[in-house]
Amino acid sequence: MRKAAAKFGILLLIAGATAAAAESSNLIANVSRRSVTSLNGTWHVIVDPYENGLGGRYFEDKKPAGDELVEYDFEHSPTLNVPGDWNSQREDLLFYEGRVWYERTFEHAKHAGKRLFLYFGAVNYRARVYLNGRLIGEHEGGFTPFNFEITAAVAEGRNSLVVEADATRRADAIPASNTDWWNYGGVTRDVALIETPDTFIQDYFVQLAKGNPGEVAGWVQLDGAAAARTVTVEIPEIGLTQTVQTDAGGRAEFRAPATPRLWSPESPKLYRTIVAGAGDRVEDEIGFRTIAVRGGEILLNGKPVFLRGISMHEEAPFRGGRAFSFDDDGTLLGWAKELGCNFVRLAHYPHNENAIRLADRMGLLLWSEIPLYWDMAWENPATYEGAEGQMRDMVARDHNRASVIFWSLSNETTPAPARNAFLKNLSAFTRQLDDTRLVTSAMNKWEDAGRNARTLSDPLGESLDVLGINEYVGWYSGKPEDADTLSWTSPYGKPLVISEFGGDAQAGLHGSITSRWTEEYQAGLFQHQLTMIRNNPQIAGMSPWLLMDFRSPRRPLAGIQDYYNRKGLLSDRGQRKAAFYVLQKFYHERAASQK
Ligand code: GCB
Repeated sequence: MRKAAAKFGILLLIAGATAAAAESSNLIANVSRRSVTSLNGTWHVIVDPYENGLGGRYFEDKKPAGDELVEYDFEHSPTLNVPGDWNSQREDLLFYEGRVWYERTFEHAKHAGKRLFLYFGAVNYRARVYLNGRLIGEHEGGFTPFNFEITAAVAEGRNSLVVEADATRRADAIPASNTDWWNYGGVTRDVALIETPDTFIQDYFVQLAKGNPGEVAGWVQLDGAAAARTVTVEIPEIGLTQTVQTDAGGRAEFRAPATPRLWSPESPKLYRTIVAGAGDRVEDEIGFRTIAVRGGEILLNGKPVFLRGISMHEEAPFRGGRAFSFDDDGTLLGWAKELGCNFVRLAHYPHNENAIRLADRMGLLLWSEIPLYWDMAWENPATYEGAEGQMRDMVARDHNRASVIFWSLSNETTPAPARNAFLKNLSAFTRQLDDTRLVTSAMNKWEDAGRNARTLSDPLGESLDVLGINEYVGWYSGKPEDADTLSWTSPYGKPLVISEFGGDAQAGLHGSITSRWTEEYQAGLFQHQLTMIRNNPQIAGMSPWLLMDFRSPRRPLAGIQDYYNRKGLLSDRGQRKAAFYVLQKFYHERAASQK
């Protein structure tokens, strides 16, 4: 959720800002291909456990001098790297969840006819952004990007930029107070200045037309004095050039016959695509594919596909903390490829843009979700608004990525009237944003339908295209071998994906197949789950829990968990456990039999 300071009088009063605070803008697409100045690097920080900074006016970025009482001094305060969470950078902040004030300065030379935006890839969870002592805007939601226009507020020469990042858990936030992952706080993704022409290409959508793989269709959105401008969409390799006029709102739609080579995991072809007009020009690499369902099947480019998947958190291999770089993502997605995957479930929140772009290039289908997880404030309108905001920004950032096939609403939420209505509305909202992809959710409520038979009857199933099932047979319930004879159905006649199963194992701990926490137990559990998958040919895919061990405050078992969830097929140090090879063998066989 993005808010412009100018719209929030109360905040302005608190901050002492004036009416000059800038309006917020809509999300600017494809930031890395714009004229950007990175503001990554070392920022000064003040840790603020007692929430003193607002009253103490840290946003003014003053220095103690003369007789004025100033009880802070960024210049002499410690530093943190941006991007980067605070928990993994300083031992004393390992489990810190409150507020931290970040500060840096930058030099700027104004250019006539240009606009300037301040862009954040993500700040977890709440951010208030101040430029030269004035509140520029605020944002809520820890995994989606946001930008604020600062054309009027930026100074010639030196500027002070202060961000208050607040990772306090709250029952009405998304996620709420309880998660099985450590919710790293801070300025966790890139920060940049984006300079644009007066009127610029704010966003565009270039995909195959829904239901017609012989056409490329979409739209271009300008920002600025934009009426009746000419914009051109070009895909040189297939000779496509479409020139259209924008309407009074700066929007132009287009549709053109085209038969690009289709993108798939086996052949992840991307086309250089150029959107130009009104004095601006943006280049992208876009893949074209279709995704649809037919009864219980998922069809990629019109053909049934079995999703050989794995779930993963956005945690950095080896060094720990939030992942954000191409290197981190290359390692994680490389492991998924090594496993034989064609599909990755990005749990439980939007991962950084680099991951999605890499998946486009590497040929991995993606499930992307927002963190509506377990118990949420379903009756709170602000929570609903926040969910729409996170969905809108996730979709806006990634709607040109061929890899993304599923938008997922939620994970393991309990059916009840308020929850059902919330998710039904959110599903309709998501389809309005993008009707070319499928809507899903991970569910864990079912009914017994006879001996060893389960039917997924969650009413949410009505609003989805694909039904995700999280089940932990052999870990939280029953014995691993109970899975062998288990069958799955639903009354909805829609594709079923086993979106989670698994069990913990400590890398290097060996023992009997019946001893929990050993690699043998986990490998045995996977064997039985794979028997279940083989016996249920109606299941359209799977994404076991999960690729790599990750930090969780709910996992204290000393000597084994030590505050890590150990259900990874690899440890957080990259050691492959026995179950890795069990799943790899299965996926290689499946891939061979699909050819
Ligand atoms: C689940 C959750 C996931 C947990 C996992 C576990 O069902 O969706 O977030 O981490 O189980 O390990 O218990």
